[in-house]
Amino acid sequence: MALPPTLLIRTAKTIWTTLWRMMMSQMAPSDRTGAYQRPNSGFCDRIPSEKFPATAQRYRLIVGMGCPWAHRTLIVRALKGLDTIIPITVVSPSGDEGCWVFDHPSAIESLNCRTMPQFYAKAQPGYQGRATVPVLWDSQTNTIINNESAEIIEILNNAFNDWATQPELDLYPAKLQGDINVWNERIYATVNNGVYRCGFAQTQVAYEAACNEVFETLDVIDDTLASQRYLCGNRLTLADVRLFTTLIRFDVAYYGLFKCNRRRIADYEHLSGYVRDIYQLSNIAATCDVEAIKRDYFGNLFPLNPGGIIPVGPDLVALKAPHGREQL
Ligand SMILES: N[C@@H](CCC(=O)N[C@@H](CS)C(=O)NCC(=O)O)C(=O)O
Repeated sequence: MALPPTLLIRTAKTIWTTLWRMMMSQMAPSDRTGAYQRPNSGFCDRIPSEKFPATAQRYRLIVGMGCPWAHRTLIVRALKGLDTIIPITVVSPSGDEGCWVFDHPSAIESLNCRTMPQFYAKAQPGYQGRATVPVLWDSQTNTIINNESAEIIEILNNAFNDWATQPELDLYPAKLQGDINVWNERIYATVNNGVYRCGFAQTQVAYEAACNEVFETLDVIDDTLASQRYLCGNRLTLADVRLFTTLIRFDVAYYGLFKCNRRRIADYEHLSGYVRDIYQLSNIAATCDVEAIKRDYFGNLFPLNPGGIIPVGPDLVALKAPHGREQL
């Protein structure tokens, strides 16, 4: 005999909301209002430094293809032409284990790690924080140099110019640093992390506040991009790299899964062309693995998509369409 519908619904709701809250608080720590609080990164050494001199093929990046923060590092590595200087190791999320696991453990064979938490523990015995990507790794001393994408991309921009195929490309030029920093601060809080504040909100109030901020900033950016090609004028900077990795995931994942659904990026006149422009810069498309983005977000964030169904769309052929922004 089936349970009466009211009893079934009530029981399922009570069990599911209790479990949902428990899982959300593990996955996405929040404050008293239910707003998501992103933990700090932890490893903040730099290259070059006394401990870590700039050298070719000593350092390695550990990345996940779905991750927007790791994607920043892949883009700067591609733009600067550091592919042979800084090798990468790719990790994939394991929904069941709730952490990143190595695709090819042989790349870090000597460490004998299968998962990112094991890897962090090797680098720093007793490590208790989040085992996040990206990681900038020193294969000589077996240590994590830095695990904050915002800092890693500055290192990649500056430290390896003796070997880079594009040494003259400066994505963080001194004369634009003031502007870049202002954009970075706003875009990090309201867009890069803003979309997570929507998706990981545990109350309606926290979700709505975050969602409003996402679209307020996107509106401002769209206006800015009406008259200039990039955020700080006519040259690409780290501010654009940092924005792009969120925008390329927006219609694919954040619009549906994180409920950032007031508008799609495709609906913005200037932002949509801007995404196409950056996507079509040389070597960038190869860093954008849309299937991995879908799989990682929809397949692994269990509390947000318990059925695990991965959407078919959206159709992204438009990314290859002309953008006409060279004229700006
Ligand atoms: N502040 C870090 C954030 C990195 C981050 O949150 N990465 C996510 C993947 S998108 C992660 O590895 N999460 C694993 C976890 O929190 O356990 C950065 O920008 O590098």
